[in-house]
Amino acid sequence: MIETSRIEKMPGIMVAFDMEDVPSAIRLAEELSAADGNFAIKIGRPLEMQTGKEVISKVRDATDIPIVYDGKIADIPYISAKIAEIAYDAGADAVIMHAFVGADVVREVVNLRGGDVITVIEMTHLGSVEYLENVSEKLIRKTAEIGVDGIVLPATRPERVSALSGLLNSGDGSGGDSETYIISPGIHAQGAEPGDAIANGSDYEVVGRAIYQSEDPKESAEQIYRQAISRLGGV
Ligand code: FNU
Repeated sequence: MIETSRIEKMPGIMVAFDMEDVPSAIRLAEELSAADGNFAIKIGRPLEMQTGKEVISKVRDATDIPIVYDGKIADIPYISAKIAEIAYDAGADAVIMHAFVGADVVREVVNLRGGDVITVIEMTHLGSVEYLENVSEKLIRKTAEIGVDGIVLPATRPERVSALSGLLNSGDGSGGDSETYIISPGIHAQGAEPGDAIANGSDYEVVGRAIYQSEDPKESAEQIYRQAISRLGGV
């Protein structure tokens, strides 16, 4: 049972492992262990579907870097907790779940105390504006009140990262906790630039294709890390 978060609230790159080739995933996990920078690994469904939960264990065996299972869990409380439990048991330090399914589901997963819980508040794609943007402030207040460890905000909309991270940390009765880390996808393949989210209050920028589809994934990860950090100025 994990008592404290293994994912530190500090600027870093969370490498999205969405490749469909398991050996290359293991290779990159090993390489990232020796990479220069603060990294985490996020395992997505395209990789998970290759072998199921075993791929989480294989990546776990290959590296000490924190592992996040991005199943975007969004089911009834019992099933959501079951999925999270399987991911934690396989070696994940954190799971990503949707906040919109409601407080009872989020609470059920948090109460497992099996690892970190990261909730999706707003997403990177255009359709996120249709529904999520209308309820995101409420979702943040509610999930902060429950005590989640991290939230997802879109690097593709830096102004939303700025506004919502401010809300998270405002201490205005929202139950906001400055220890809650923010992860933001959308770098390169979806149009944002390294540092767009970190410069606006995010902690980790999530980068998939721009790293695992590049000629030298480790070098790309290090380069994107340096670029993102340099946007903070003087760090
Ligand atoms: P890349 N992801 C996302 N947008 O892109 N978890 C979200 O709003 C969200 C996510 C994930 O574009 C996506 O599933 F909540 O290749 C993928 O794993 O850099 C990664 O972030 C982006 O991958």
